[in-house]
Amino acid sequence: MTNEGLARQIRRDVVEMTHIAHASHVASALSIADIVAVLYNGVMNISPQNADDPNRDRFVLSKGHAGAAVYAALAEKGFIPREELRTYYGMNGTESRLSGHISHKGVPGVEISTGSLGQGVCVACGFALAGKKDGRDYRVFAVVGDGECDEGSVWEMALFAAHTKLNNYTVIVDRNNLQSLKSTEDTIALGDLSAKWKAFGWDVVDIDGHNCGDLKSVLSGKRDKPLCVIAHTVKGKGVSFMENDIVWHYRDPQNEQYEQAIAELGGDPL
Ligand SMILES: Cc1ncc(C[n+]2csc(CCOP(=O)(O)OP(=O)(O)O)c2C)c(N)n1
Ligand SMILES: [Mg+2]
Repeated sequence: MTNEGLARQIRRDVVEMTHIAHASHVASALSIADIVAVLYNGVMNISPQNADDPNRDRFVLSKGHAGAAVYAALAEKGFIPREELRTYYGMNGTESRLSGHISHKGVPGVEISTGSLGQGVCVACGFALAGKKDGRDYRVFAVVGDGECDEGSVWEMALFAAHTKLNNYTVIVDRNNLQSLKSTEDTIALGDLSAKWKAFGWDVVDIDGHNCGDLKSVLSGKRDKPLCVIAHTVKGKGVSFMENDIVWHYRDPQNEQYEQAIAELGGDPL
């Protein structure tokens, strides 16, 4: 499957999962579909066969509220059965290991549970440090929200990773300019994020976070320093009425909205 094809499938699954579960964060998951698709579709050395191999690459979704996108990728790549996506959130009387905020408990391919913003990037940094200390050459990737960058721990990690020269570590900032209730700039202004990460000692690349070709080339190369990719994205990407509309941080797609979303993504509704 192409990266673009996988991203589209992730978006369809995300809409369906949040529809069935009456779950929040559909727009946050749509925002990162292309990033997750490119990572799981060949950039990372990770598969159901090597999910426990100490030399595997590691992925951490620091903005753990968007876990639906990662569960969808894991299903498409054979880590978990596709039918299980319908149990997401454990709503409607179903038992589920696929909790709303991403969980590693019993879920192959998920390295660490996240959801408390500002924590995942720090754990991922520790994975990268451990790789260096153990003499392994795996890479570590983390996706952090732009609103999440309000957390002080993100910047403490940024200092530490540069100081310890963790060139095996890549942080992708999902720069969609929105957080839960309003824009990032109206909450705590982030300003020039590229200049900030650069000042903290990182290589920084700004790209269109929905361009799979650009994502693939920037994420594939080797670096001398830790790498921060500022991925410029649209929250709700792929569903016209969700794009850049803050209500879709919490609202779940129901009835005609669900049907329209699936139609726009080129699928059949349930
Ligand atoms: C420590 C912490 N504080 C608050 C929250 C509640 N919360 C969940 S998502 C969110 C907004 C995150 O915005 P951003 O990082 O930009 O992610 P996006 O929704 O754009 O994907 C907040 C404040 C949380 N999960 N953890
Ligand atoms: Mg955001």
